[in-house]
Amino acid sequence: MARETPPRPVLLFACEGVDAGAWRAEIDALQAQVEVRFWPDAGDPRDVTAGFAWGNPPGFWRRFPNLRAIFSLGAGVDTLLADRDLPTSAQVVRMLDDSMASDMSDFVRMCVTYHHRAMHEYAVLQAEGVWRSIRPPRNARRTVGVMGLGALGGRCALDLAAAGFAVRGWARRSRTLPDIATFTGEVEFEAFLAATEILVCLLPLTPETEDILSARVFSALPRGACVINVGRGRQLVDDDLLAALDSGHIAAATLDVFRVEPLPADHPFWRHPRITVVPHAAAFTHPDTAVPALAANLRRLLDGAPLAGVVDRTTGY
Ligand code: NDP
Ligand code: OXD
Repeated sequence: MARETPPRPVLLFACEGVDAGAWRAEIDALQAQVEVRFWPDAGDPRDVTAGFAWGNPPGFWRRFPNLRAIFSLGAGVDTLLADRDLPTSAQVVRMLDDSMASDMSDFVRMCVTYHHRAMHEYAVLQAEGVWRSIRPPRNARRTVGVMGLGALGGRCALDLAAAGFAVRGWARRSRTLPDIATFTGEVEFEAFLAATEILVCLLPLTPETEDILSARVFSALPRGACVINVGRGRQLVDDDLLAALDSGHIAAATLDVFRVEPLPADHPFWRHPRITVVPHAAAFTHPDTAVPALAANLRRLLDGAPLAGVVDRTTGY
């Protein structure tokens, strides 16, 4: 059946579990470039040129035959890519939001400082009513290792180095960052871990990084090391962490992401004296900075120019 061609490209806002009201004012500014529709009021599915996505059920995007790009509201695209019916014709684009990087860096620096200054030990001592001061080394004598040196991990590594820590970073490909000792791939992984006293995981979830925080990694870290996971819950083997904590090889952990979220009420992490549980709140996408970044990418899409943050579906990030 013939249909009226929509006068303008359409962006569909389809972020589930997200307060659309908080985004509406910023998103409205995009009306200058595109017609914005809010799910479930998508209109004719053939009109939709691009999607703004989060938390959609599998198969959701399959219904839009003319979709050219799916912009993720979040930096992590693992849920999106897990959808086997994701249209191959659409580019998948992750969120690059400076304010999110700044949130993440603040959070990671706070957690690193928490462990560096033995706050996890004071929490245990307080529960026992014990007054004992623990003298930390100077920042420069504390080695922090960051797994993942992308938009978020790279920023955290640089800010930790600026705070005076001895920072090392690990990535898949060779990376150069000022004042950071960098390590590449599987061959340099053990060397990276060997001196890392506080380990920060900021990897994307891919088939290669799933279960990466395992007994093998914990035993390669020096005794007394601390672990901070802000990547994804499925990167951590929960039982291996519990065993490493119980043996005393790992001193403490701060976890922001979990295999199942919300973390089930009966999960042992909730009550472990050496684990700090944070409800996936390390960093947020901020509408006032994310929407201008989205607008710039929409302009590129409409001009046929390369987009910023395109995901490589073969590597999964
Ligand atoms: P990027 O894609 O910018 O960076 C990913 C980094 O991980 C790159 O340095 C990449 O290496 C490295 N990497 C990927 N696979 C491997 C591997 N197999 N071995 C070694 N290094 C690897 O991602 P972002 O920095 O933007 O985000 C990282 C993750 O943070 C997100 O995917 C998400 O899971 C998580 N996140 C968590 C949030 C929270 O609130 N807890 C909020 C936002 C994101 P290379 O440089 O060589 O490509
Ligand atoms: C994200 C997240 O990926 O919130 O943005 O974890």
